Amino acid sequence: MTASLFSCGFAIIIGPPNAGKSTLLNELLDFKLSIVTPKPQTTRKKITGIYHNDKCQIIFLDTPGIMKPQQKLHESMLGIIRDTLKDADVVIALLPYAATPDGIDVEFADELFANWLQSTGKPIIVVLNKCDLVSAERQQHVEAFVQKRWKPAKVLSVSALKAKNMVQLVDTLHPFLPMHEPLYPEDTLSTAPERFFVSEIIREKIFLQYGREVPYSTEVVIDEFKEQYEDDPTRKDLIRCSVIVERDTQKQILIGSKGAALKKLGQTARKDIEEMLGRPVFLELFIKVRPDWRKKNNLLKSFGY
Ligand SMILES: Nc1nc2c(ncn2[C@@H]2O[C@H](COP(=O)(O)OP(=O)(O)OP(=O)(O)O)[C@@H](O)[C@H]2O)c(=O)[nH]1
Ligand SMILES: [Mg+2]
Repeated sequence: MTASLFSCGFAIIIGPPNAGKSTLLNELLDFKLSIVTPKPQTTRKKITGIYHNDKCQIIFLDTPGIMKPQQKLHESMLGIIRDTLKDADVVIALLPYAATPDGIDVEFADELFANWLQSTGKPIIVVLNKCDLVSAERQQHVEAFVQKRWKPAKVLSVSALKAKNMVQLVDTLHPFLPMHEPLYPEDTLSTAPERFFVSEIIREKIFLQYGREVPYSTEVVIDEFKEQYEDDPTRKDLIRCSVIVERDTQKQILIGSKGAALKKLGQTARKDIEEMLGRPVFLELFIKVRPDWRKKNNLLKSFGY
């Protein structure tokens, strides 16, 4: 590798909730870094994932979906997107194919370009995701429509779920990255600490296991992460977490009849945490009620928003 011919830069993934932003990041990295669920508003914070090949290093920034804010929490999430946009060298505007006459949610895309992207001065690649759901003719039609209406630097159809056009996407981003030597060693996958990904895995399992407003009213805080296994393999790592909810009724739902639901949550989360860390853990979950935490600045701040 000649350092002077190497490219390295930041690519932000931005788009509506449920577009497949986190799925795309994971597929590009070939590692499940960012949590994915069928529910919108799964991702709440910026997730940094670092992609490497022999020509470039791309620091991908996965973000929360853009939506109309209904809570202080949402305003913080939108603030995270705005801050992250400033760091980007290139923007991936990820839009999913839609069952509309134009094949895309025009109203959302119009807003995305008008309110978020046009003034940034950054190159914009529109990536149309979930192409596995539509025909090749449909893809051509929508690509032409998008190019004409918003005039992005490039348009590309992909399927993050089916790993379609991932190499093409990296090749498309490459010319927009500055010539720069890698910022991170080749074995670095993310800049966030393990404990952040532990809390995300627990949040993912809550999104998957519980219905209605419970996942949206829940936050996970790691109180203690004691690494003991490396020094003494007879002692598992100890992870103590608070699962924060807004109301006592939500606490009861999380716990379930005779604690069955909480037990199941602990088991499914522990399995994935152990897989990610590559070592056994002892996971303790404590449910705490913090009334209306999503509306309170001091609590949001203490949870990292
Ligand atoms: N059919 C199809 N489904 C996809 C594709 N990419 C993602 N999905 C699904 O879309 C849903 C949402 O995916 P996520 O990756 O969580 O979407 P997101 O944009 O990160 O969502 P938020 O974090 O909530 O903003 C999941 O059920 C994915 O499996 C795709 O290419 N094709
Ligand atoms: Mg996401």
